Amino acid sequence: MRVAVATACANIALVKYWGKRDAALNTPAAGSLSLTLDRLRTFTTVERIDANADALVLDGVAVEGKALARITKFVDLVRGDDPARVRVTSLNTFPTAAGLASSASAFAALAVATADAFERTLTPTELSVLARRGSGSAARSVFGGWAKMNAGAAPDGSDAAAEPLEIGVELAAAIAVANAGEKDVGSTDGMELTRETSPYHAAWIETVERDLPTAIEAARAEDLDRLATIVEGNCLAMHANAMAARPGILYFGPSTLWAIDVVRKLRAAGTPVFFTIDAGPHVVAFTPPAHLDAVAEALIDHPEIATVLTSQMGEGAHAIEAMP
Ligand code: 2P0
Repeated sequence: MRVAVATACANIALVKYWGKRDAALNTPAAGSLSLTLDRLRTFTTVERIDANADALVLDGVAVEGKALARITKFVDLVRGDDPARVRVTSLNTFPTAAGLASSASAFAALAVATADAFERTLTPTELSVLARRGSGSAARSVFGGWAKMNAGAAPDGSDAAAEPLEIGVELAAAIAVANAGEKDVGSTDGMELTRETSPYHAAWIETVERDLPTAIEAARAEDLDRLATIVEGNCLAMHANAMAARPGILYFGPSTLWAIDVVRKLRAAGTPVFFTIDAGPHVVAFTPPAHLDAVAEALIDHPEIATVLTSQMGEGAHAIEAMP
């Protein structure tokens, strides 16, 4: 074993993942489309420790309980029968667990670092499959830029992996970060409750299957108007589906509707920009880099918005020499 360090960027989905095919293998019921973002980044070290349990240090704080159990279960996938225990040390450059895709960068970085620590050589597809076992969205963060997640059909989940897409259009993101602590309903529980109880869930999965090829087509054609309609529609359909669960899951906060309105007014006035929202109150506005500063400035002016982060497209997960 060796000490391994890796970094990965989070990603934001334009066509979203909300529903599993197989919870044990963590395969998605449908594909998804995302952009990897360089502002939302995780750095992770995996090293052997002389102990009988693994350890987790997240943003400088030792963590036990459910979060550590999730890490142990993940490391077991690579460790197999090897009795070695490890310490995972992870740093995020953004708030953890507030609906800002922290599990995507976390498990993509952990997949690279764990494989490296146990001296396993994996192909990019195998790394994506491994990252998916930790968190579905992490499969996409193995790749930089535009990534497409494939739902796959194999019973063992070996084809439920992301792949990089060659798409010429450059988009940057302004992320309006709302004043909010940890979310009440995490994505994993939220999507299971939605699948079990929402009357709209089958229609949602069909919507994703239609939106995925048309969003890729619109992006390839650099037709941002068409992409805006698909991405915003897909996001609102995901939230409508979650809201229709019993009990209903509502991720929007007071600033969410305000920011949606800001983005739509900017677009009506001629700025190429569109929004998406993950499992939290934060609105992510995508726009070509030339419009990023103006879009970010328009989004800051609300009492419930703490900050607006700006990001360019990010690189795929990879090994590095040392933690920053
Ligand atoms: C996405 N989200 O496509 C969607 C949109 C949140 C909203 O993927 O259970 O944390 O770990 O596989 O990856 C968040 O789900 O769920 C997510 P698990 P994950 O980005």
